[in-house]
Amino acid sequence: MDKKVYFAGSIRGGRVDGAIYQRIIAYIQRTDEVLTEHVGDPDLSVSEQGRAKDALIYDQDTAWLRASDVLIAECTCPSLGVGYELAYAERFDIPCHIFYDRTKTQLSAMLTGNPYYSIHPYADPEEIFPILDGILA
Ligand code: 6IA
Repeated sequence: MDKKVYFAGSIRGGRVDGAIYQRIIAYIQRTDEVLTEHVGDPDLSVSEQGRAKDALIYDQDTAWLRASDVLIAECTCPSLGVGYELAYAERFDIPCHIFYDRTKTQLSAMLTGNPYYSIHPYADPEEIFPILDGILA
């Protein structure tokens, strides 16, 4: 209860899984705080904003990461930003949980090969929610 959750999902890497991000965020928000609600926003701009504006995004996101109790990433759609966030969170000892649809993708060996990460492959999105219950308990 009342955990600060950094939810990570692809933005410029592609928005094909935006609907499942939204479902995960809404589920977590029933009991806990999601610092990155915008990741589920279907109207989020994916355009580059220029170095100065992107620097503000970077500064805010890395501050939220350092303040979070747990990072939950949906990694079916590959994203450089999510990969960076996972490495950043490891550096600050933030627990990391990675979900991905194993019927659609194979996760990078740089994640599956790192025992720091808790990895949850699923075949049906309904499998995600009981696992979230365990993470947030
Ligand atoms: O490489 P990607 O764009 O796929 O990286 C996605 C990850 O980086 C997400 O988990 C976010 O936490 C972070 N991220 C990437 N772009 C943004 C962003 N742009 N806003 C917040 N976090 C981001 C929105 C710009 C818009 C408000 C004008």
